[in-house]
Amino acid sequence: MRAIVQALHTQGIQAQVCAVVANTRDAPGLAWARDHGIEATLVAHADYASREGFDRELARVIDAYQPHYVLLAGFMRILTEGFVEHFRDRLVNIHPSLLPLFPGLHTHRQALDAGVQWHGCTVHFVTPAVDHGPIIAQGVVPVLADDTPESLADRLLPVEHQVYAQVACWLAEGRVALDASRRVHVRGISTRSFMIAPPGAQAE
Ligand code: NHR
Repeated sequence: MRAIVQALHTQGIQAQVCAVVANTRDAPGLAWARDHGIEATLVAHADYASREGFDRELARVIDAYQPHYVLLAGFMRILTEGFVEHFRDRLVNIHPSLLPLFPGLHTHRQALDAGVQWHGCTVHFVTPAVDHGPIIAQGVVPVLADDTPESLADRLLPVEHQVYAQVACWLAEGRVALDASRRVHVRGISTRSFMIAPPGAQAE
């Protein structure tokens, strides 16, 4: 979330993060947002008896800010079909794997157990089927021999920040579209794959 706010600002894009909404009181993003003059609201899922009740209030709170897009960042509650349809084609997530590999939780553990040599993250539109929506961009990192889920997560995190921040800029610039077969196109952009250059790599 911080990477997105900072990228929109740094790149001088005429769009703002209008609000940060969290489902847990201790989400560090709430305090960070308020410190940076961004509206921040808590909708605590624990206060609701059903997922539908929580999602209805979440949608009401978000709608009041009239956002063009809703970006999930570290949001860990599966959203109901009603919520997803309400924000159809405006709801985006980043998932810490190269989808369609390793949907669900504990993705770094899943990648190590599978023996893959590349891991990564996927920014995608959210659909009712969890971790299955149209892919906007992906970033990769190598898997190293001694990796643990933690070391792999640490290597991936800066790539997640780069990829999601770039996608936020494309969305803000109105470049992102879905075609009739629900594939993503980003106007004027040919490369939607990201990797961070290894140390020592020289720019041309
Ligand atoms: N909701 C829908 N409908 N579709 C998606 O693609 C969604 C979604 C909600 C969140 C993020 C996703 C991720 O990036 C996301 C994508 C949490 C769970 C989960 O199992 C699954 C996917 C994601 C996030 N949540 C448990 C639940 O019962 C709670 C787990 C916990 O609290 O730790 O909601 O990985």
